[in-house]
Amino acid sequence: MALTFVMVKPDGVRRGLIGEVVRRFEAKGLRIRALKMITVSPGLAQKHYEEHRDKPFYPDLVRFITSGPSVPMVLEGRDAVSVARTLMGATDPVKAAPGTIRGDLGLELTENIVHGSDSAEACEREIALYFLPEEIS
Ligand code: IDP
Ligand code: MG
Repeated sequence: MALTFVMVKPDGVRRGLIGEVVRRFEAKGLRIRALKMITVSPGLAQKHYEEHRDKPFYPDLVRFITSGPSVPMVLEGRDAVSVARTLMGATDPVKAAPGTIRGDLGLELTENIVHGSDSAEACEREIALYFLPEEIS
């Protein structure tokens, strides 16, 4: 069984959507292996979004992701990385299909409710950034 890393971003937490987002992943059949609430520090944000360091939206992204509590989690299931990305929908909620988390619940590009790893390598790296091995059951 594959793992993936998903996080409810600060806008999702502020809007009271933790349960709604977790419900969708659980309803699909993904199993929660770890879950907690943390406020992402600037240092962690830089590591998490290092691939976007040179993008014009990077400062806004770091400011946003550190702006309040987030809910990172580790999910397990068949093809978990791509299944979670499909449930999330396209990066821009305006383009995300109805039925997806971003398509149903979001409107803004930066504040798009949820993060999900885009590959097995990214998943491994992101799980290690957010969780200690003993936090995963
Ligand atoms: P993803 O979250 O769907 O994997 P990425 O391209 O990895 O999308 O971008 C990371 C995050 O950066 C997005 O989820 C979104 O919050 C933000 N972002 C991406 N592109 C833009 C943009 O053009 N303007 C503002 N924010 C953006
Ligand atoms: Mg990404």
